Amino acid sequence: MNRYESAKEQYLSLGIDPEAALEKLASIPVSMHCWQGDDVRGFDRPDEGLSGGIQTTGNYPGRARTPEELMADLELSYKLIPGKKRLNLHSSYAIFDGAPADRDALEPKHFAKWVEFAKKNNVGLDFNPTFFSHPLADGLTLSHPDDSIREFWIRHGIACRRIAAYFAKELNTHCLCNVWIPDGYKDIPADRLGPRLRLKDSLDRIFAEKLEGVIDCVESKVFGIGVESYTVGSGEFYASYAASHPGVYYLLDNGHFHPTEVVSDKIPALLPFFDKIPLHVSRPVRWDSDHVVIFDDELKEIAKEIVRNDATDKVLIGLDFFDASINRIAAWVIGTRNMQKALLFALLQPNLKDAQNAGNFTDVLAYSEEAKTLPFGDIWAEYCRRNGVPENHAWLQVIRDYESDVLAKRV
Ligand code: RNT
Ligand code: ZN
Repeated sequence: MNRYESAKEQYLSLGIDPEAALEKLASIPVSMHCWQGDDVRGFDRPDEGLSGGIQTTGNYPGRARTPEELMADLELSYKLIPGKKRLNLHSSYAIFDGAPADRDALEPKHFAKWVEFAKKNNVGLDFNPTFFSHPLADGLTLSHPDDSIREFWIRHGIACRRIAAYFAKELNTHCLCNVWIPDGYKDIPADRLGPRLRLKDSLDRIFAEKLEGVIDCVESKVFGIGVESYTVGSGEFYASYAASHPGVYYLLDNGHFHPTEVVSDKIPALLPFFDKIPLHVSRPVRWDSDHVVIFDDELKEIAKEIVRNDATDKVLIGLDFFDASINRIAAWVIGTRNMQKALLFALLQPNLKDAQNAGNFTDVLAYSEEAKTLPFGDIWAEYCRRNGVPENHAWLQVIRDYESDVLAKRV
C-alpha cells in the first residue's frame, strides 16, 4: 500500500474523507499579491520610495525591476504552487506604453498587459488603489483637510474601481477592490473625529457608482511606522462603514490588530453579518512586519474557521507579506503553499461541534490533539502530485536554478 492509501485509511477510521478534502481544496482560490516580487515598489513612479508606514527590509539580490521580470517570476511560482490561484495587483503596477498617467488618471488600458497575463495563466485579478508612495500622500489622503488633495485621491479611488470592473468583465470572475489608506498621526491629534468624517465622505463618493463584478472592501489598521498615535481607518470605523454600506466589505489583515487579538476569532464574529469576508493573510512578528506566512497555529485556526463554517465561498483569501531578505519567489511559494496546507489541514479535522454542544470538552481536546499527528503530509504530497507540482522541498532546486540563470543577472 502506498503512503497516500495508508494515510487515507487512518483518516477514514476517524470519519474524515481525504478524497473529499482534496476535491474541496482544489476549489478554493488563493489570491497571491504581486508586491512580494519587487518589495512593493511598483512601476508607475520609479524614483519614489515606499511610504505609508509600511516597510520592506533586506536587499536579497534579484528583485523584479520591470513588468516582464515580475511576470516571469510569478509564472515560475505558478509551476511550484498547486491549486487555484488569483493575482492581486496594486494600481502602482500600471504599465505605460507611452505617456505615464498620474494616479487619478489611470485607465484600463494601463493594465491591458496584466489582463493578457491573467488570461494566459488562467488567474482572476484582484485590485488595490495605491494611496501611498506618491508626493500627495504626505501622511493623509482620503481624510486630508486640503480639499484639492482629498479630491485627487477620491478620483484615484473612482478610477481604480473602473479598472476593477474592467478586470471582472475581461476575466469573467469577480474583482476584489480593496481600499487601504495610510492616514494617521504620529502624535496625539487634536481632532480625532474630523478626519474620520472626511474619510466617510470620500468613501461614499468613491463607492457611489454601481459596477458589475466589483467586490469593494476597506482594510483597517491599528498603527503604522510614523503613524503611531492615531489611525483614521481603524477597526471600528471600517467595520461600521461596511456594516452600514451594503456591497462594501470589511477586510481583515492579521497584522493589523493588537497582538492578542486573532483574525481566526473575527471571522466567525463577522459571518453572521456579512456574506463576504476578505482577508490579507500575513505574519506579524511584534508589529505589522509582513513576514512570510508559515504553517503556524493561527494560520491553521484561520483555515479551520473558513472550512468548518462552510465559508469557503464567503471568505476571500488574499496574501499580504513582503520579505526582501530572502529569495522573493521562494517567499511566494512558501507562503502560498502554507495557506493551502492550512486549508487542507482544516479539511482533515474531525467535526467536534456535537461534542462541544454536549459539554464534552474532553473529547474536543482529545480528538483535536490526536488529529495533529495524523499523516497529514502524505495527503498534502498526494495533492501536489495530482496537481503536477513538486510534493516536497524539490521545488527549491527549481528556484535555485532560476536564481543562477536569471536572477543573478539582475544587477
Ligand atoms: C498595509 C496594508 C496593505 C498593504 C498593501 C501593499 O499595512 O496591509 O494591505 O500591505 O496594500
Ligand atoms: Zn494588508
